[in-house]
Amino acid sequence: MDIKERLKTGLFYLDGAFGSELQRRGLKPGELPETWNITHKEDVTDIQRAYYEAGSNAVCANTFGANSMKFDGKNGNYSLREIVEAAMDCVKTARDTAKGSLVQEDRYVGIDIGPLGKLLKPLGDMEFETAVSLFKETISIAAECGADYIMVETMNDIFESKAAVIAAKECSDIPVFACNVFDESGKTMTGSSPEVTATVLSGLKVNALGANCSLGPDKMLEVVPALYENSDVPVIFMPNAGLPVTKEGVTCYDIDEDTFAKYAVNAVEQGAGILGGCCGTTPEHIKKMVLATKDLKPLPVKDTLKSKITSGSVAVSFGERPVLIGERINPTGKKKLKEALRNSDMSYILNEAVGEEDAGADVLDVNVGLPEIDEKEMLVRVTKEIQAVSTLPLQLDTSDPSAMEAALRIYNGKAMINSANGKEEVMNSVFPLAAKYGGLVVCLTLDENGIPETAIGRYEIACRMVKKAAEFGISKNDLIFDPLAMAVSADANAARTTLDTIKLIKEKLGCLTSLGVSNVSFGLPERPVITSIFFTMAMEDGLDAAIMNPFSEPMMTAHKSFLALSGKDTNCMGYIEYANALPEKTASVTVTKEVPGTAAMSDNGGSPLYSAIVRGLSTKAAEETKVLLKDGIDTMAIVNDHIIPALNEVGSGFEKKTVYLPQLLMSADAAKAAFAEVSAVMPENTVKGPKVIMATVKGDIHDIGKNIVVALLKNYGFDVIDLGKDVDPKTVTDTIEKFDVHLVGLSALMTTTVPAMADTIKAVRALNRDVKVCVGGAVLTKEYAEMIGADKYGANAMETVRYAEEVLLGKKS
Ligand code: B12
Repeated sequence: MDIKERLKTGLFYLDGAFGSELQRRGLKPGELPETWNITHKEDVTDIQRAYYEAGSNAVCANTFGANSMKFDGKNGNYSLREIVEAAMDCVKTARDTAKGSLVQEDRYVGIDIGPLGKLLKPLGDMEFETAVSLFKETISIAAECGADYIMVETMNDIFESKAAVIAAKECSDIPVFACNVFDESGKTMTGSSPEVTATVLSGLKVNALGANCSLGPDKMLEVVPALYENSDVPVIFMPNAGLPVTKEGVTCYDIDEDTFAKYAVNAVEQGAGILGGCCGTTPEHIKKMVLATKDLKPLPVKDTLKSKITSGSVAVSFGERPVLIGERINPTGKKKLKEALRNSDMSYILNEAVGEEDAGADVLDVNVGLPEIDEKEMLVRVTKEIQAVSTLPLQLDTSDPSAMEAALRIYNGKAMINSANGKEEVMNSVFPLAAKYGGLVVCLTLDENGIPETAIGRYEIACRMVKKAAEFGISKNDLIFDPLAMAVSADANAARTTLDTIKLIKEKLGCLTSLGVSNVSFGLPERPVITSIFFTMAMEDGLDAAIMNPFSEPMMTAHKSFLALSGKDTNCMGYIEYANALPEKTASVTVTKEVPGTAAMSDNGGSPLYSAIVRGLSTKAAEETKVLLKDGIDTMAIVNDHIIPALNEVGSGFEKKTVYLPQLLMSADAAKAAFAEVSAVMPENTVKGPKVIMATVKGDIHDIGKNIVVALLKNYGFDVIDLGKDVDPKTVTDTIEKFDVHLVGLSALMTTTVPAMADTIKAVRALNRDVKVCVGGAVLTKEYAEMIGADKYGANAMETVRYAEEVLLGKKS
């Protein structure tokens, strides 16, 4: 039976762990497991056969890490083709030779696709398209070898999952299963909740989605309901056998087969339809799981999903209360934005984005269309940059299908697509994009004959669009209709017609509506006043979303008041909070809009530089640093009173799980940009004093603090040899010997890397030379520094300078 058909017939079983099984059979640390497809064919096939014999419907080839970065076919290394072909051979042999009472009649072979081991931009260095190409190489070979499904698994970042799914779709028509890893916080490492993950992957039309690896089955159960609620495909439940524990020097896992099977039963009750096991599970776990669940019926897979869009970390639902779509990033009628686009002034655009977010927008419209710029390139760039600083989902707004496709491709999440309309040509170019990448399509009620004058005429276009979208497999919940607001100054019935269309579309078609509300007041005085009343009327008629100016007080007041008056704001809490903050709110909006020119501390406890770092705005951070310097603020005061406190705030947010790695990275970049301005004005000391080595220890890549120490030492005339970050002890000792250095400064920021600092000190001592070691970094204390044998603990950069003066120049501190 075709695997897609088989998925509809009931529970489906995958395999269990592979790596831990290979280790049991002698795979050595550091050895690439995929090479065993060639060197230990029998072992690999045996393990896979055991899974089929335990009752697995589908087993994966041993290709988790098979990509051309690892297998390049050069210098005696295997080629990717050799590895994948051998892997597929093993699993097919296992499929064909499995015997026993539990062996399933229909058995499938999969290709296993794990993460590439490198983070995608902006988190890491890898381009999204590079990841897509790498995945394609592996998948195309597996497709040639007859894989029945593609198992994308153990992904920590849904953006990488997206790259793998797109690769799969573009080079084969094999069904795709996609699993992510969720940690204790119930989210992926990059901050995607199960709701966001399932919404994005359902939009990408995978054939099954779920969770694997992560923690034990007990913890993983917590994410199953949200995955089920937001998926229109079966949910995969593939946990580890608990957590690893060491018993007499051997690593084992703490959940036994029977307990594992009980959790599988719970998982099915909560919505899982596909079961398997990850690290530490064995054929015995799978067998017990199959026996315990084989008579269960999975919950029905949802045929329609609620209308939602997402960024990488935030989901916005439509239909519950009117969603606010910020309109500020659209050059129409905006001189400054046009200028910013012409000059590629990202700082201006990003300021608008975070300003709109602060002002209460739920979604940001992004339109960068100007005749004199390359819209495709700019839309991609602006989308990437905004996604790096704002967590809000975006509405990609362009009439150029190639620009739309390019932006949808690199968009992290499920976007709003603005827009399609009833013209055949437009539907034929926009709907395929929504079908491929997922998205909520804004559908304008106009067609080849223009905008109908009557509500019924616009409604009829909407009906045609629903039908046409269905031909592309797009559900009506992924459409949102814009019945077009026209200027009431030109046509007295304009507003009424639009409002009537909203009602018709809502009541008769059961679809969502959205409106660019401000057009209605075109040509009239005091536009915000009349626009906000129209907005209120439209909300009363059922409007689900508005493209509006979140900096407009009348518009925001209309929204908050409507929510309170229509019973969508329990105890009027939202209204009260809004009203109480009104004067301050207006003030803060002014601050975000104004060109930075003041170093004054704002009310929220941080200076503009502080907020720029917290928000991860590099260009702004650099600008604000220049302002502070121009105001005569001392360089070290900028570091100590602005840069470090901002990083501390982000760090504590990270600890509390309110800030995720992407934001941490952006803030680190912003801090570096600020510090670059500071160090540029620190006077160059031309006198070359004694040499000092500085390094962040092995395994630690935090170097902002170390760089500050380096800059200050240089400033005081020391000849600093900066070895950088992630430095192993040998590099330090070699450098000491090579340059006859008498002082080494070591930095470590994590509890896990402090032992590397101890190792480095040991290695320095083993040289038996006259070398002092000074250590620092946020996790260290004076006591700990003494314990690991350091000569000095420096709490800040200045203490390092004083110590260097003491030991190298004989100055008394
Ligand atoms: C920025 C940052 C990052 C950036 C680093 C960018 C870079 N190029 O440095 C990025 C995003 C890459 C990052 C990654 C990670 N980070 Co981080 N990060 C931070 C953060 C927010 C700020 C660190 C910082 O730069 N502070 C400002 C500088 C100026 O302070 P400082 O380094 O302490 O330096 C001063 C003094 O200590 C002293 N000093 C420093 N070095 C030296 C050396 C000598 C010789 C002397 C005398 C003095 C001295 O002088 C400096 C100036 O006054 C901290 C939280 C925090 N508040 O510390 C977390 C933090 C350090 N990170 C943390 C973690 C867990 C990680 C990751 C593992 C996250 C992940 N899941 O991937 C990775 C680790 C990667 C790795 N292998 O190293 C944890 C560590 C927890 C722990 N106790 O072990 C922290 C504490 C956050 C948290 N609360 O959870 N991180």
